[in-house]
Amino acid sequence: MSDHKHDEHAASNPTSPATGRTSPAAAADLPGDPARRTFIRGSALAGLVGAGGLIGGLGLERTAQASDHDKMPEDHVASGQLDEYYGFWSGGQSGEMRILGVPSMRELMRIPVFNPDFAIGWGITNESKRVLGKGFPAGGDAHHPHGSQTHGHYDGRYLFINDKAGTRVARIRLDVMRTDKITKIPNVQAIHGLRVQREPRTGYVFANAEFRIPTPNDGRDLDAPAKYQAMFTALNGDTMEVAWQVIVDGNLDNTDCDYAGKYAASTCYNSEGAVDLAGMMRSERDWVVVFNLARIEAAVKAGKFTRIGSSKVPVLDGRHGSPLTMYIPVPKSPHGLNASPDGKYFAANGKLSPTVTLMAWSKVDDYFAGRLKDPRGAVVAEPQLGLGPLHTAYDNRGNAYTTLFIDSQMAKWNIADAIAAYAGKKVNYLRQKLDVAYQPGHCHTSLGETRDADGKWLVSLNKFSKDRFLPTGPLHPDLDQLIDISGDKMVLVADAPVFSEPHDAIILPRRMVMDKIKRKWDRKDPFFAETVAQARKHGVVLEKDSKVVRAGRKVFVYMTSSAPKYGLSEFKVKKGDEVTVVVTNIDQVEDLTHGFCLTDYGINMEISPQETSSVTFVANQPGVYWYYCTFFCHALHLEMRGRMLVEA
Ligand code: RUQ
Ligand code: CUA
Repeated sequence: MSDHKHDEHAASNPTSPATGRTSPAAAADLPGDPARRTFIRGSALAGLVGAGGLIGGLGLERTAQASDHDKMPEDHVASGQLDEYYGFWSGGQSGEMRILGVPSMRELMRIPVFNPDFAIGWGITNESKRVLGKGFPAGGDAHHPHGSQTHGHYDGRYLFINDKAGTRVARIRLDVMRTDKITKIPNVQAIHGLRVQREPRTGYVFANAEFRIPTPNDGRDLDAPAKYQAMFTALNGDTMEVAWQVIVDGNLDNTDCDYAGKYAASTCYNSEGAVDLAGMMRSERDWVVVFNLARIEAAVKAGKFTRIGSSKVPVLDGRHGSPLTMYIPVPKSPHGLNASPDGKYFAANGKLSPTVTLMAWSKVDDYFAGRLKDPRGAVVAEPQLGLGPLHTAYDNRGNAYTTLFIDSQMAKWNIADAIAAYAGKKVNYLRQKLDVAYQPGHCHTSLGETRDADGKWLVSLNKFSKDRFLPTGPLHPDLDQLIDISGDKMVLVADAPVFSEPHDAIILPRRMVMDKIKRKWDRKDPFFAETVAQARKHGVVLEKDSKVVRAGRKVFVYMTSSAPKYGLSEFKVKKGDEVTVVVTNIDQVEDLTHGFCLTDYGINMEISPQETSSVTFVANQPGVYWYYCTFFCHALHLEMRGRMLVEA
C-alpha cells in the first residue's frame, strides 16, 4: 500500500516552475525511487521476521507523509525524497570525511579517516588499526577530498583526502564508504593540496607538501632555513605507494592537473624562502610550478634521482633550471589552483592580489618544446575580481566562479571575455558578484572538476557564520551556502551550518554513486579478510561458530550477532590474558547494524550486516564486565548483551 502511495506521489511531481529543472523524483533515469522501495520492503520484511520492527514502522510512516514539496524552494528535498547529488565534504581538523545530500545539504554520514571514532570503532578495531598503521596519531587535518577519475570522468572507485597535520594521504572505498589505505608521506611535512590524475585514469594522486624542512629532518640544519625544502609527491592510486617526489623552490600550496595526463601544477608561495609572515609576503611575485610527468618518469627510469635516509622513494631535483619543471611567475602568494573542465586552462587565485591568473596548457606544451622562452607567456588572462581570490570553480557554459575571501563575495566571470580583455579588447568579463556570508574559502560546482561539469549547483564554503544561526557558545559552526547557477544569475538558496571545518567538497550525481554502493558487506571483503583467515586457522567458521579458542595467554572469542542475540551470552578469561573478540553480524536485513561495546574497557565497534569486526585488548581487571549492543536493532535491543568473566 505504501509503495503505491509513493508511486503516485512521484508521478504527480512536476517540473519545477521556478527554474524548469526537473525535480529529483520525476527524473526517470535515476534509480532513487526503486531503491527507496527496496529499502521499504527490506524494513517491512524485517518487521515480519521480528528484527528491526520498530525502524521498519517508522520508515513507512515517514514516506506516507511526504507531500507538498512542489511548493517548496528548489533546494527543498521533501520527506521521503532523495537528493539528486552526493556531496563529499572534508571534515578539516575533525580528521573525517562527511557525506552530504545536495541540494538538501543534510549530513547523511560521517566516514572516519584520520580520527578515532567510538561509534564505528575506528582506531579501536583490528581492521581499522591495520589501515591506520602502528602508533597512528590521535587525529588529522583533512582538507581536500577528490574522487578517482577515468578519462576525466568520475569512475566511482575511490575518494582520496590529505592529512596536513600528519603528512598523510588516505583512500576511501566508495562501495562501502570506508577508509582502506593510509600512506605516510616521507621526506616532507604537512600534505596540503591534493588532486588526482584524470587521464588516462587515477593513476597518480598528487600531493603537495606545504612546509619546508631540512632533508633529512633529523636534527641537522635546524637554524639554516636556506637549506629547508618542500617537495611535490606523486602516489600510485592503486597501491597507495609513493611513486616519486620532486624538490621545488618555495612552499607548495594547492595543486591540480590537466585533462591530457601530461602535467600537474601547484601554486607556490614564499618564493622568498622566509620562515616568518613578513618575510613570506615581501615579494610581489610567486609562482605556479608545472611538473612534466613524462620527463619525471623518464628521469626516474634513467636513475637520475637520489634517496633520502631510509626511504626508498626516488627524489628528483625540480628547482629552478630543472628540465622537469616550469616556473610561471604569478602575483602574489597564490592559493587555489583550478583546471577548467574544457581541458584548456588552469587558474591560480591571487589571495594577496585581486586577480586570478589564467594559463593555457597549450602554452605549457610550447614551453617544454622550446617554442616559448618566457614562462610568463603561458598566461592568457588575468581578470581583476576583488579582494582575496582563493578558489575558482567552473560551469559547462564557459564561466568561472571565484571566491573573494576579504570581500565575502562570489565573483562570476566569463573565461572567453577575460581572455579577450587581456588581449586588449574592451569587454566586460565580470558577470555578477554575489554576497556570501562570511569569508568564503573554497567553492565547488557540481561535477566541476570533471568533463561532466553540469552548471547546476555551486557551494560556497564560508569560514565564519557569526550571526546566521542560533548561538552555540564561543565556537561557531562554519557556514556552507548553496547557490543555484543553472540560470543567468547566481541565486543563493540555502545556508547549512557545518562542524569545523570543511575546506573543500566535491559533488557527484547520485546515479554514479548509488550504482556502486553495497548495502551489505560481502563476506569475502578484503577489509576483514585477515580476521577471517585467522579464524580459519582456529577451525572457526565465522558465520556459524560461537566459541572460545585459547592459545596460551591469548584468548580468541568468536561470536555471531543476530538480532537480538550474540552467539555467546558469556565467556571466561583470566586476568592478564590478551583477548581478541571477533563478532560477525549474520543478519541479512539491510540497515540492521549491531554494536559491541565492552563496558569500562573503552571498547565499542560497529558490525553492519554480514560484516566481521574484531578488537584485541588485555583483560587487566578481574570481575564481571557486560558487553552490549550499541546500535538500536530490535525491540529487544536493550537485552542484547552478555558477560565477560575475568578470573583473578
Ligand atoms: S585550502 S581556503 Cu586547505 Cu584548500 Cu583554500
Ligand atoms: Cu543488536 Cu542492538
